[in-house]
Amino acid sequence: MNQGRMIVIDGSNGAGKTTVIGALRDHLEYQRREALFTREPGGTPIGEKIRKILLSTDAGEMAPVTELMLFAAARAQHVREKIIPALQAGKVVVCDRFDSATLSFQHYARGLPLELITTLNDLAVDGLQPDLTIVLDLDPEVGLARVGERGNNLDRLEKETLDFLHKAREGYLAQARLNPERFVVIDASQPLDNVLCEVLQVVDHLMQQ
Ligand code: T5A
Repeated sequence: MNQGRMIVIDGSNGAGKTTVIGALRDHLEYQRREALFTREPGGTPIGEKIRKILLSTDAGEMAPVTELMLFAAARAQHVREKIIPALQAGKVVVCDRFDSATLSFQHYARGLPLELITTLNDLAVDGLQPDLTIVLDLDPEVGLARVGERGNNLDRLEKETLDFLHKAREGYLAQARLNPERFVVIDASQPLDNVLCEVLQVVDHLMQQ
């Protein structure tokens, strides 16, 4: 049986995840690899409903622990309903954000205790660990400007202070330093073609292992 692989594309807001994932879709299709493209929060009917709650700006204040549990609940459903079955079928799973986002945003930026995050993440992922996490690293001010130019309204987390978004960015870089065998940081301030070229190289390297 083919071995499934899980690749996470994560990083700063507006760094280009959606754009990169589109190119990765074409690349894997060209290589005739069966792949599942999915996202967090979301990826399942339950997860997409939770996503609306998490990202909407009209629901009033959300307690940090509520936010954490909603991200974890969406992930628990996503892992069991979509990701594990796809990996068992030998597919490449490409996920837009995963548990690395919870560590960056809810621990490094929001300040929730690491043990709490780890306990909930462990429960949600059920022993699953991505084979590769690509962090698209970008100054949040540049990322927000890109999102603005694209014409989208900012979501609840993008409306956090710049200090919060800077701490989340630092959280990704810290995770990458701690897990160099699994994390690759790509400078997302480069021209798009360079970013795509680096991403495809890293993915091809994983596929050859
Ligand atoms: N979150 C998520 C948590 O707090 N905890 C968690 O556990 C999880 C899972 C989710 C939010 O939830 C938080 C993190 C987030 O705040 P999201 O939709 O995943 O939201 O995240 P966003 O980063 O907000 O996603 P965006 O869709 O806004 O940004 P992308 O996908 O990173 O960027 P993209 O590809 O749409 O590009 C933005 C614009 O930049 C251009 C593109 O053409 C586009 O117009 N662009 C470039 N321009 C110049 N040079 C480049 N290299 C470019 N690359 C792209």
